[in-house]
Amino acid sequence: MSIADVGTEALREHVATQLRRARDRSVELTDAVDDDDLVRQHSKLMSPLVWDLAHIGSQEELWLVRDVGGREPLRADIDDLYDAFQHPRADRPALPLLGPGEARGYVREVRDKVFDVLEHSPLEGRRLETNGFAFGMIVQHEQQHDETMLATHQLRVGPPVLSAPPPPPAAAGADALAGREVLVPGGPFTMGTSADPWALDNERPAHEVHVPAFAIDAAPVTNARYAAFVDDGGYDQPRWWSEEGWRHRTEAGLTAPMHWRRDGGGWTYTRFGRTSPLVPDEPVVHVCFHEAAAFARWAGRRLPTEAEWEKAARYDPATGRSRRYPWGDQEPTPGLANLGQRHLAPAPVGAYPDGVSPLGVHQLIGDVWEWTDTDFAAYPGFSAFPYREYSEVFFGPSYKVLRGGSFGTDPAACRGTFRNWDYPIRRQIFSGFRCARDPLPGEVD
Ligand code: AVJ
Ligand code: FE
Repeated sequence: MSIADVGTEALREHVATQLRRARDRSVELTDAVDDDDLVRQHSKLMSPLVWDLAHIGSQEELWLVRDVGGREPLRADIDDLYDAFQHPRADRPALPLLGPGEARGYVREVRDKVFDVLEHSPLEGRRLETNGFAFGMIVQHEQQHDETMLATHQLRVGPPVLSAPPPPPAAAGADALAGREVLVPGGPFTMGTSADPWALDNERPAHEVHVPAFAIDAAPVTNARYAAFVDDGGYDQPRWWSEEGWRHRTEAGLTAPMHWRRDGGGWTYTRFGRTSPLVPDEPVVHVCFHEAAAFARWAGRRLPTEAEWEKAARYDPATGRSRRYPWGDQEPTPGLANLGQRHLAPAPVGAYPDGVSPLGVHQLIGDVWEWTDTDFAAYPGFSAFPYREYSEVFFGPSYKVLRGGSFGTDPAACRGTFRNWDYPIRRQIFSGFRCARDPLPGEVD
């Protein structure tokens, strides 16, 4: 059942639960380190964790306290400090930011007001309030920053502070999955959504896209397959790389995925402060778009387009409908996908047989974000809502789309239509990929 059909009081309860879940995670990620660590910049690519925390509160104040609630500002004086467009990440540590105690107090105060606003919102009428959209947007915003904070944790040095149970092992018979492909028939499918109440502006509207037949990997590319590319000298041969990719590989001195280290004949991998041998059947993670594209060319393949990825994930040939998720319309559960920081690693290929798409494609949701070959762009009929700076200002050739969410993504900020984007050189995010190819002659009729 969709949140559009549950009734106002059940929706209010749902919003409250989602707000609390997001906050519990923000608190966990920020309480895990001491104050010194909270205000420090662990990488030029990231904000200090204390900036993310107060920024979460600032966005919540802007949209829920002031706009939806029509209340007086709590801290109009700090709007500018936490406006992501005013100050690049690298400059944030030098700003007169709220300290750890102040930031914690601020987000608590905002949240208290928001629960009062939630009590009084009709959750209908204005578009911002209908189906609790603004609350859903703020829940997703906090969860997105929680994933960003998790990425900061991965970049921080020092003894481990986060722990979680390991992901489930691959199911019996999953061995062949790493090399298997699925043929997706050509024809139209519905991309995007007009119906999902909490879908963000860039996922809208639903529109028909004709996608010619293609083959796609049944699972994300594993560490073992990626290591074969590295060990074959893949990083030393410009022929596998685009011109732009080769330039980046050279300037940045890339030799392997981020956090890999040579260890005799094999590799080790460092994750949240713990180093262990690379797990062969785990999806590769922390590769940039250029590395993914180079692997694909070496393997005689290519990256899927965004439309191909979404068709593989959502299209049900039996009904012609697009599903909300590969497994159907029901919300993710722990048995369907590796989401929500329950495990602090991608699961091995074959670990989620119940999450498979109707066409037989595995692990499209969760584990690792998947690079696509498509620039981030508006769908036909797009209109910015409620603000241009969420999506519209990023449309264009500078950003590539990633799909599917990672182990660090919360279910609230992940669905078959959800679109993420980043620069093609970025790899501090939990990014992996799978390959695709055109059909061979005679493979389809
Ligand atoms: C959708 C993940 C690219 O983190 O830059 C957070 C999400 N937008 N605050 C980002 C976002 C505003 C965004 N990404
Ligand atoms: Fe933000």
